[in-house]
Amino acid sequence: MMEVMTDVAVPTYVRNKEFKAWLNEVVELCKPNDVRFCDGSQEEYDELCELMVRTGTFKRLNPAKRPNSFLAWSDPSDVARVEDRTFICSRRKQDAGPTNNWVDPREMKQTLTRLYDGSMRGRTLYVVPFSMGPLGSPISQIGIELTDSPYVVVNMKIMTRMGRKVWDILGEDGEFVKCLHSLGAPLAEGQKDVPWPCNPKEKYIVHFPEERLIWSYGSGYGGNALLGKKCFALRIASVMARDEGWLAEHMLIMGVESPDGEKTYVAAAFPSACGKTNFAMLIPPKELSQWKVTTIGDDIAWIKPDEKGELRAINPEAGFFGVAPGTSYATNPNMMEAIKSNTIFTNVALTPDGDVWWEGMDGEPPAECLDWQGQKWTPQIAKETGRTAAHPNARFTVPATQCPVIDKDWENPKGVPISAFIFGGRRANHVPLVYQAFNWNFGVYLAATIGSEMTAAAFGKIGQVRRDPFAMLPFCGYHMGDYFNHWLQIGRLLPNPPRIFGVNWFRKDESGKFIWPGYGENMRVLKWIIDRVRGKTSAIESPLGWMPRYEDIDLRGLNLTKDQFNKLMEVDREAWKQEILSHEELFEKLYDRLPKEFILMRELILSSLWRSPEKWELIHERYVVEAK
Ligand code: TSX
Ligand code: MN
Repeated sequence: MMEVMTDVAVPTYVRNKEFKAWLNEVVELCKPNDVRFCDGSQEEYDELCELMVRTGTFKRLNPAKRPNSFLAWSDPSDVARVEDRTFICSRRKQDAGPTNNWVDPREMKQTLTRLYDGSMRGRTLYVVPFSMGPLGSPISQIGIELTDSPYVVVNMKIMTRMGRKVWDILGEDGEFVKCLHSLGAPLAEGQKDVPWPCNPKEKYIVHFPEERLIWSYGSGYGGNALLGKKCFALRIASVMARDEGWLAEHMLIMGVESPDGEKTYVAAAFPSACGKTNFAMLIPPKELSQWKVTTIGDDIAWIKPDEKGELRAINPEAGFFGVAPGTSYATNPNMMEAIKSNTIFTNVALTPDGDVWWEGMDGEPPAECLDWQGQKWTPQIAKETGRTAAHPNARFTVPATQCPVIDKDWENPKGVPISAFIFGGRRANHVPLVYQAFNWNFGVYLAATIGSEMTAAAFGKIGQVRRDPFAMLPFCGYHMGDYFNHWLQIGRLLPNPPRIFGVNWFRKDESGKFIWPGYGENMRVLKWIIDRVRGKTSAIESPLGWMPRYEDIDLRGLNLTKDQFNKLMEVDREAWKQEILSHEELFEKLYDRLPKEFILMRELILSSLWRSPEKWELIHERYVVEAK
């Protein structure tokens, strides 16, 4: 028997045929009470925030302290991305590669279709049209998210260019990425909603790369639900970029202006918990106050060669979705200024005066507050139970325009020209403060082997190195071996590819203390990098690449002795033999698609280690003498 279907009423400005067909399918399957087309206006944002204040999802913060700002506390089962529930459902398993979860797309669709059936009952389906990147930029892409979460809508308003204008770009036949999101928490007739609806039992974050399609179910949090971010701008976009000859990267983009007013743009990738956002809006120390750092983006970069073969980068996002704990005037004053108003906070603590607090904020902790689960929290309770007031993955969502150092070209549709890539890791031992790859291929090897030592037991053994190639391991929508090959291929196409650097702010001395002061002082390293790019400073050869001598880095005003500098730069020969061998661990997994260049790169490093004396200081002194 044929069911009678009535098409959803669609505004006249919505003309895209594929969209209309898809919307009808989704409405028929998910069975929402209502469909609402979002226009991206301030009125709509305010109205949805008010709605969520009434339903208990949001608390309005004290307008005298945090104007136009809200606080949400999530369900304790829904606090972070769920990597073990994240799937790349390419047609062929080999194309997802061994580092992604894979299920046959037909099977996954069956599973999820059963879950989506009626999953929006009692809720409104919001249609959220958005552009990743400035509207109309040749590097930008369009997406449409269908979601039953108003929390997602208001966050998407901050994080993307969302609203009416997108339909004009789409026209009748324009292409877009389909993003379907359901909380998986239908409401029966008369059932009272909870403040943070989600499905505590089942969560799926699923990508169908060939179809440019994302299906997310069961979570309302961050990257699981704001589908423009990790799902689209990294996992799906990385596949588009591979197919079309560009790069979708987990990178910040910053502008660096020298005292002569010369502007250089760099992009940088760091694994989590390395302070990427802090670096993106660094404030130079007083000795280098003539230098200016501006921010284009703090998380994702889309990078395309232009007609001259120069790489041009845009930030596909329009806001920052940053980790709150650890953010302070000491670590990131620009971000503290940005989040003074118009900000959505999730899973931070609420103070008695209606403001927010988290661990690592400046000054004393509040005598008392409500923690992210609404429980009374005091420093004493924390001492006794170890409970934190804010969840460690608590977030703020804030428009990028509120960053005091946002770059004047951050919305330039052409993007900004990238002169250098920086890859960082968090390594207590062996990895120098800064080193420049000998060439593009060497840099790709460097980037493929970055990693972090675990500082929290939550992620494996403390002290163990976790490789996170290009900081992309959780975010690449295809085989990681193919990804490395794609980077090598881009290098072959560029007449003058950007220089590639490695950095490590986290090297420790014998007593376990950080040797490098980090934070704003990183400007000294950045200056050397820029000077290298511009051919303005010298370097000496090490087995890992070109390195600064003590006198090549501007260390004025820092109490860093030559001994300490040498410790920061030392390349321990035995340790690096081990290090090179340990690269195998990741590589053997990817063996069948690993670039053969990588075999050559490691042989090249190994073959250079012989001439590195036991103590790097010796080679340093030798080159100092030779250079004079
Ligand atoms: O974000 C960091 N950056 C980059 C800043 C531009 N962090 C924070 C940790 C990751 C979230 C850092 N932590 C950095 C860093 O460069 N360096 C360190 C390590 C460090 C911590 C404290 C001190 C020095 C180094 N010194 C004192 O506390 C006095
Ligand atoms: Mn990120």
